[in-house]
This record gives sequence, structure tokens and C-alpha cells, in this order.
Amino acid sequence: MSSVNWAPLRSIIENNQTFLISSHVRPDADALGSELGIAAILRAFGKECTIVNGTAPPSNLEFLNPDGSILKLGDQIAAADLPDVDVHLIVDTSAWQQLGAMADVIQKAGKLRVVIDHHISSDNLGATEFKDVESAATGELIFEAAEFLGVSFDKVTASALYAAIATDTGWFRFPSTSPSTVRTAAALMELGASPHELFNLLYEQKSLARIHLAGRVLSRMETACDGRLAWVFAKSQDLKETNAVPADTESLVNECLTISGSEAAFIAVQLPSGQIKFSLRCRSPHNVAALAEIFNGGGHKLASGATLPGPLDEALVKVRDEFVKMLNG
Ligand SMILES: [Mn+2]
Repeated sequence: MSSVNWAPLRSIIENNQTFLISSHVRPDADALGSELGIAAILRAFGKECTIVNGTAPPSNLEFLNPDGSILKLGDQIAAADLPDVDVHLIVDTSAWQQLGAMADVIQKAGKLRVVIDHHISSDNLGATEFKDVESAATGELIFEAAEFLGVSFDKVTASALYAAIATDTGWFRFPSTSPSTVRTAAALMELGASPHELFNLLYEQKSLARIHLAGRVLSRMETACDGRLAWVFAKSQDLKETNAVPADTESLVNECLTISGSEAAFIAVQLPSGQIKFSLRCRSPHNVAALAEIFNGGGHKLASGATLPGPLDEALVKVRDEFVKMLNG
């Protein structure tokens, strides 16, 4: 159970009729699953809701949006056509920057704002917040809200919420996983979520290009601080030559943490723009959210990210040095 008091959410739902739901750009399974989950709750109360994000779901998560109800601003819906709603409801982020093009829409509309989230990094969005940074996933909070409000989920929504929680917990192994997280997963299975099917849809759909890229990138893994830090990098040339896409680098950083004695890791990915996208990881008690903030990034204590200007070698040194400081500090 989280520390959230859900009573104010009940009043907000009862006292309003129309809702616009949004989450962060490059939505992950927790963003999408949480959006579908809160939409199901609102519809159970007879409310109208529209889901609009600044960017579209990545292709590997399109199965979470089977009826296309999650819209992309400027693509499936123009800003001018957005419904004039009573409430803007934001899930899985509390940062303006993370909302992408939706940030402007939400700011200008000046409607009642609600945030349901578990991230540490936070702006003051001027919202009523339902937030627990100890929660493993926003999907877990959504499930708890549904229980409080007496709403149940159909198989499609239960599956999306299972995917939300399973992915944000690294399939129930990150330290954020609590007994209550696993009980929530069990409840979602009882509603029809199939871990077997979802694992296949999420993790067993790799392209040969992705495997080729992984081989290349992992072969250059380096360590420092007696193996406590491990890192890899991917040049844009690697992506080109293996026919891989930037998303194919996801999860490679986790391979760095499989080295015996590793405490922290990062991957640097050279984007086509020349910028370098870093994904940062560590084990407790280290804190890569603080490290990411040095570079204007953010995220969780154990998993965060930041984007630096190129060139690649200089960015690598800057980030590595901060990691060394963190590990020696
Ligand atoms: Mn999340």
C-alpha cells in the first residue's frame, strides 16, 4: 500500500465531467498502462476522457494501444481540436519538460490539474498530487486508486497495467518491488493478464539488427573503480552499420550491471543529431537521479537519464568522472 490518500481523487472525479489524460514523451509501458487504467476508472464513473501525449507510443508498445485511443498531439489530434475539458490528468511524470508539446497546452488551458506519479524529479505543476516515490510504478498507484474507488478492470486494461508494473520493476526484481507490488500483479492475473504472453510481446520480438548491435556494443564494455563502474557506448555509425535504431540500445546498460562487483553503469548513445543520450543505473545506496541532474537530466535514484552535447568522447569523460566521484564519495 502506498502513502497516498485517495479521497480527494474521488471528489475530483465526482465533481467534474470531462478529463484529458496525458503522460510523458516517449511513453513507456507504465505511462501507457497508467493512462488506460485511469481512463477505465473515469469511464466507470460515466466520465468522458481523451488520452493525448506529446509523442506516439514506440512501435514495440503499440500492442498496448489496440483500439488507437491513445492519441499523439499534432498527429491524430490537432491542438485546436483538443476538447475543452474540466480536468487535465497527468500520469507517470511531474515534470513540464517530460510532457513535451502537451506542457504548453496544459499550461495555457489553466484547468484543474491532477498528477498521479512515482518519480522523484518534480516541477510544481500546480496540481493536486497523488504521489508516492516509493511506489514501483504509476500502474501500481492506479490499481490502488481503482480498489479505493471500487472499480474493476477488464482483461485488456489489466494486461496494460500488468505490463506497466512488470516493466518498471524489471519483471519484479528491482528493489522498488514490494510484497504489495506482487499482490497487485496477482490481482491483475486474476483479471486476465497473462505474464507469459506479455513477456513475449515485450521482450521476445527482437530484430537481428538489435542482436548485432548488442554484440558490437557489449564487446567494448569498460570498467573503472575496480569494476564497480561499467559502461558502454554506441556510435551513430554502429546503428547505421547494423541497421539498428536508437531504441535497440535499450537494456544494454543493464548488461553492465551483470558484472560481478558492479555498483553503477551507464550507456552513451550518439543520436543522429550528434547529441549524446545517457542512461544511468546504479545499485542502492548510490543515487543516479542526483547525478543526472548535474547534466539537466532526471529520473529515479537507481535509473535515470540525461542528454549531453557531443562530441562523444568528451561527454563520456564528463559522465564517467561524475560516476567516479559518486562511487568514491
Ligand atoms: Mn513509471
